Amino acid sequence: MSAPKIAPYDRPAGGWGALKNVAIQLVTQGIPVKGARTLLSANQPSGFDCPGCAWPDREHASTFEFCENGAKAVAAEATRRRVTPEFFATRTVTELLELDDYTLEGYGRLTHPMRYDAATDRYLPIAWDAAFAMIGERLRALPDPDQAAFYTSGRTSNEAAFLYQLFVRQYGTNNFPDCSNMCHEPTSVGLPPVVGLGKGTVTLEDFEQADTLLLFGQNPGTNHPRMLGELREAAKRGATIVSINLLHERGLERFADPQRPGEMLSMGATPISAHYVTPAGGGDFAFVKGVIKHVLERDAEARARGDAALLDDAFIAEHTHGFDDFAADVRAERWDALERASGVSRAQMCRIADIYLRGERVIATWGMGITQHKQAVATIQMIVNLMLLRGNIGRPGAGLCPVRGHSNVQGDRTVGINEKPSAAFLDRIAEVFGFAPPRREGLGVVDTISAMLDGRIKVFIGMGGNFAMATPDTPRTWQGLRQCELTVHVATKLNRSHLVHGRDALILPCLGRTEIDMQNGVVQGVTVEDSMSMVHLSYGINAPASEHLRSEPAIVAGIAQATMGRGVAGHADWHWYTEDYDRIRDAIAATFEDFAGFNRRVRRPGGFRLPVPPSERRWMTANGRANFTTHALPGERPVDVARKLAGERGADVLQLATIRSHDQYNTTIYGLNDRYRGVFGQRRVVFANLEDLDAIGIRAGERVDIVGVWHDGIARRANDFLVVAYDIPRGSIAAYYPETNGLVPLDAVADGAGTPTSKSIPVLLERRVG
Ligand SMILES: Nc1nc2c(c(=O)[nH]1)N[C@H]1C(S)=C(S)[C@@H](COP(=O)(O)OP(=O)(O)OC[C@H]3O[C@@H](n4cnc5c(=O)[nH]c(N)nc54)[C@H](O)[C@@H]3O)O[C@H]1N2
Ligand SMILES: Nc1nc2c(c(=O)[nH]1)N[C@H]1C(S)=C(S)[C@@H](COP(=O)(O)OP(=O)(O)OC[C@H]3O[C@@H](n4cnc5c(=O)[nH]c(N)nc54)[C@H](O)[C@@H]3O)O[C@H]1N2
Ligand SMILES: [Mo]
Repeated sequence: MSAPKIAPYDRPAGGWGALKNVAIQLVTQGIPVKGARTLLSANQPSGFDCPGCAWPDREHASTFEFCENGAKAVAAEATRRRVTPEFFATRTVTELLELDDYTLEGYGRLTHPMRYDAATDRYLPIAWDAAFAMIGERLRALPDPDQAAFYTSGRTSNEAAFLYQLFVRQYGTNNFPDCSNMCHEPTSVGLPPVVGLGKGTVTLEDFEQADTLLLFGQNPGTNHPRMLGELREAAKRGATIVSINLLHERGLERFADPQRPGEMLSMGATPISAHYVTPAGGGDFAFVKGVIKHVLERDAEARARGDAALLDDAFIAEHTHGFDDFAADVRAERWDALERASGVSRAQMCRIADIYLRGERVIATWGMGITQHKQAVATIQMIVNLMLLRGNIGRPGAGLCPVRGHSNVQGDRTVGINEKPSAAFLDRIAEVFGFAPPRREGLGVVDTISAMLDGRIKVFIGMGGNFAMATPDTPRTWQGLRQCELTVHVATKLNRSHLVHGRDALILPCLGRTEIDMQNGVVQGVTVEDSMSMVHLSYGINAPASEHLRSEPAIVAGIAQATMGRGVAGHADWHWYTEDYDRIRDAIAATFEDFAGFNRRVRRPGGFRLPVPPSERRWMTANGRANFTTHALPGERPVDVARKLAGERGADVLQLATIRSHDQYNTTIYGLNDRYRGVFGQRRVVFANLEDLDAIGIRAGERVDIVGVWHDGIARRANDFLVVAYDIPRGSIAAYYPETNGLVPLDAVADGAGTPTSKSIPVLLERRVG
């Protein structure tokens, strides 16, 4: 572990630094030689789907796709360290709570089901059947099934997720808080009304053909490293890449591919972005609107001159609706207002518009820098507006590419993890499985926390994830969890959610994706869907971390059987499904037309792609067209309200973006470095603009507390951060999540999507005393 220091890193993303860090991870996790075999099986036809990110694989075949952070994810799961009953016997929960998240997960894999014992404040082993019986009893005892909530984190396979939602609906609720509520929900909400599907429209082949890439608010060098391979190829063949990001991220600037010996040996690197725009935090909406304004102006000029139109008139006429109102609204927008709201000059907006106009095949990607803002849905729809102007959706080399997070977060939604299910889907469930599913809308993440606080949720079950740390408003979330009668976590590794528990609590240890899943003496595969709607099989190759582990589908079946005492679709027992996962896939195929022939199609090399109608210019919207949407510039933003609230310190209010370091996977901390950003051996740092620091009277190198400013008067602070002067737009600061989640108010959410606005939290910095 390096000593804490701040030292700029001048090398490209990837390169030798990436190789070195994989080696360090393998040693840390005690995986000497076999580790190499585990890594070589990631994303291979007969191997497992990488449990890291949801970026698709090339053909899902041939060469090993090297990815530093995928390797870390695999190593973290394949670790040789174990958390056993003996481990719990020697530590009270109160003692464990003193440890940081890095230490907790560092203890390794959970080996036995455990039950909290209040008398000793310790977790004690419990038999699987006893654990299931206890859950069943508690769920049956609730007067209303809506008093239970069932969380899912996006590593869960399609098979586990489908069974889970089926059981929960048979039990009687749609309370499915899901990690995607905190992630790409604005994408899932924003896209359907405008293009008819809440998913991306492009494939990797489109990436090969695109001549222009607009990358909004995502950091692929850390969070989707395999995407850098695509960007490298694009840059090499002369495609123009434009990055729009709060920070100058190294992976968007230069990349050395660890799989290219030439590049590695010559210490060379490929420049990635030809243009780099750094809008003010949340300024993307106004930026895109400004780009559109210039596109419309240039088009009008061309027409006036008698030149060819710059818009795709035929596409707009044949495929879209709402262009005239939309264009009138944009034309009426004032440049000075757009400049103020975006933090980008008119000249730069025009420059990017000209690049867009030169592009014949344009792809727009986006990540959390777009979705975790109040105006996220409007911003995504504005990006769609831009793309529609020149027909950049539904033809080769062009389209929309929301870059998903967890490796199966998209699939979980596809197979029914949804707190707002459609009537058609519920009808289908009723028809196929012979019970009446609940019709009431369920609760998402933020609403679940509010309901826990009000005593409306009494049982919480988490299928993976780390609810206590990933969610906003940490102290309130913890209060909510602690008020529950029962909390249950299906997990691979110890995390804080197991320690911030209800009156009763269970930890149920499960197999990870890298492990062999044997049912009835036969090895089972599971399926996942990547960010480009490709569905494929995944087979673990490692021996399970403990003989007591069960698979996620088997755990769901155990809970379901103990709760309901009967199966569905005429089967007496839920375990019928888990004896052979083909049966679950057949049930999925019976439920969703798109999965017809699932078992056969998924066994073809590379799997299959789910239908993506907008990629064929079929618009499954209410009016059967792609829709232009009109959105006004934001009036008073939360940060403006906060400035008033802060009174004489109003001018000092900054907007905090909570981001990921290079050495973490969400709440799992792999290490304490963020080397591309020059941070080593520590995580409690806050990146700030030097001029802002001068204005507030704080110097780089000082330590500060970050203090929330919000209308509800609740005190929110995150204490003791090192101030780092950084190249970041004025008015914005950035710090790592989850340390800063306590600063995110529960009601700070994206309009229409409920996603916590984790990238724009109004705060003040206070110098630490003493
Ligand atoms: N190694 C690793 N891989 C991961 C994850 C991980 O934690 N570690 N997490 C997974 C998950 S669940 C997800 S959702 C994805 C997340 O992947 P990303 O979407 O890349 O997530 P973040 O690190 O939160 O950062 C988003 C980027 O947005 C920028 N940004 C912040 N505010 C703004 C803004 O207002 N405008 C613009 N234009 N940019 C802004 C930040 O500078 C940062 O580069 O990655 C997945 N993959
Ligand atoms: N402030 C702030 N908050 C955020 C974000 C942000 O950018 N800023 N990002 C949000 C986003 S995009 C997301 S997706 C969420 C992530 O929220 P979660 O998905 O809830 O969190 P993770 O940290 O990915 O969960 C890690 C835990 O999952 C368990 N686990 C790992 N693999 C498996 C498995 O195969 N099966 C099971 N059952 N368990 C497993 C391990 O026990 C591990 O401790 O956080 C959100 N929270
Ligand atoms: Mo995510």
